[in-house]
Amino acid sequence: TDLPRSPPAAAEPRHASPAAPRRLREKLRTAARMAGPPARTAPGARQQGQGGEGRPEPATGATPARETRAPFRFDYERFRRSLRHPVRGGRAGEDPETRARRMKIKEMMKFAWDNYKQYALGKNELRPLTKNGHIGNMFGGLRGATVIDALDTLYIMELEEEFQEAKKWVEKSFDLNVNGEASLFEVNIRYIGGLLATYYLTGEEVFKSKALELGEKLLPAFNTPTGIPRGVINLGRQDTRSFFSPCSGMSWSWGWASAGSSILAEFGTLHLEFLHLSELSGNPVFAEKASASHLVLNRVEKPQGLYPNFLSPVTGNWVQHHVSIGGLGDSFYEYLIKSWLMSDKKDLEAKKMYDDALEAIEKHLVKKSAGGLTYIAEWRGGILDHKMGHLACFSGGMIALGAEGAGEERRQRHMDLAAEITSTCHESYARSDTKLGPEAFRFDAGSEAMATRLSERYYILRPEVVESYMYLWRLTHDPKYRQWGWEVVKALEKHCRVEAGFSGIRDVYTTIPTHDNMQQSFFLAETLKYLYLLFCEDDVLSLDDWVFNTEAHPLPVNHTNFKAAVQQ
Ligand code: DMJ
Repeated sequence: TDLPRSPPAAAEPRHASPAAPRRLREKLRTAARMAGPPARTAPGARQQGQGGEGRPEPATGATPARETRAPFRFDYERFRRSLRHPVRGGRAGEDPETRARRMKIKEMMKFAWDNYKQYALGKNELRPLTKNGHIGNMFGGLRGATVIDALDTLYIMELEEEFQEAKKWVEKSFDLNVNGEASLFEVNIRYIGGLLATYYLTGEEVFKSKALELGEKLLPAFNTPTGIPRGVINLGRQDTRSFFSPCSGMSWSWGWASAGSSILAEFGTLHLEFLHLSELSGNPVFAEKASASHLVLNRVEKPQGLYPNFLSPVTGNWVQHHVSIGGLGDSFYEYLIKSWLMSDKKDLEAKKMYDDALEAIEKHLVKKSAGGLTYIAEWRGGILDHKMGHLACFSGGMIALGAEGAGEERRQRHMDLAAEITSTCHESYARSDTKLGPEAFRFDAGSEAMATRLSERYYILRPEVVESYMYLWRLTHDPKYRQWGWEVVKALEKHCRVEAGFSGIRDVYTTIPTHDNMQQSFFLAETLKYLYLLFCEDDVLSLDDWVFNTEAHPLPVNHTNFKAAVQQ
């Protein structure tokens, strides 16, 4: 998802009811024990909650702090042996043009990194026109978003020196001892996702320990009556000695989210990372927290089978009936199907939720324009908004990925739908003067796949369209996807490359674009990674072994079935 960057609302009281029944916690612990040596409390685990009025309250999570356990050690070597393909690929058989194109994308990554390093190392993003860094307010005082987001891309592209530079920054300068309001979602997908992926790729302990430490800091956000987390969390260290504790560890709902609601794409985009935090720590608390939302979502009635974007973490009811497969909803659907894939196809609950959701989307939101373009509309209390955001373009790849696991009758239909949506998203690029796509495009008032509002004409280096090209290429090998990807590379070079990095542009419909002076961290994490993989052999980060989180950080298929404990 992508969210308005507004400050959080005033603090709301946190609640002290258990996130999951005791029976469930016991089952989850049993799953962890069955998976390997017994668990221990992860380093720095909080043992106390914090009351809304600043009074310490007893812990509400399932931290196993009271139990004495032997240390847990994840067997990295065994994990590496379980992979079906070498992570960076084992074959080189390819034509010279494909290789040259891949090398060009590698050069773009080096250029993006080198400029970030020179002008903004340690800040969150590079401002390539003014040649300085940007910090922003999404990460609660955490720094180096571009470093963490870039790590696995540098590694995969075999930019060894640059990877070592990034690693050194993590070892020496990445400070988790910060105190500020962070987006739970953004910290999870970028920082925890990036650190976990780099650990799995390299086996370097520093990435694992930072991911676990940061994961611990997110847990208080789940202390709500339903276990659905709030969107904003203070990452500061909780001071349990003080009766009037500071706000550290407290959580809020976004000020702009109606009636203190939590956002579907935020609380629904935690499973992949949190299950791996449990896998690596042996502590089931993370899996338990992430699983609570599925319990709530399965209980609540869904209008026509659709999932609205706003839900109250207090009552577990919908707050507004806005449904979108783009911003505010998007990665919730993505994580359902990817939870199933990541569980080695064992998480049948997530699969069923995905199948049912897609069926409702097909029935109510998928439309065909007068010109024959298939798109997914948004839904506002029963009324369709014939608009697709750039963010919604990830769905071509998601539906193709899910089609493989669909029954015989659905498989071809889903593959066709995936290809049609991806083609529509390509049209949104092809119909612009820059050959880059707008933030949103519409199918009304005679418009077809074009932005109709000035405020929707910008392109901020987003990945979703090339993400779908990558999946469709891997799953069909239709050469048009590589051709379309190469068109994007040329357009990025022509319109977004500036003297000191890459910049977003304010209007895709003019060939003398104005730059927005921002090299987003997801450009290095996602856009360049997906483009690179589009020109790689299929065994590089093979889909047999890896599931990409929503920030394109690869996480391995997880063989510990924590979720099964919930379903028993
Ligand atoms: C990324 O941070 C992630 O892909 C997220 O899911 C959506 N928004 C951006 C990229 O556009």
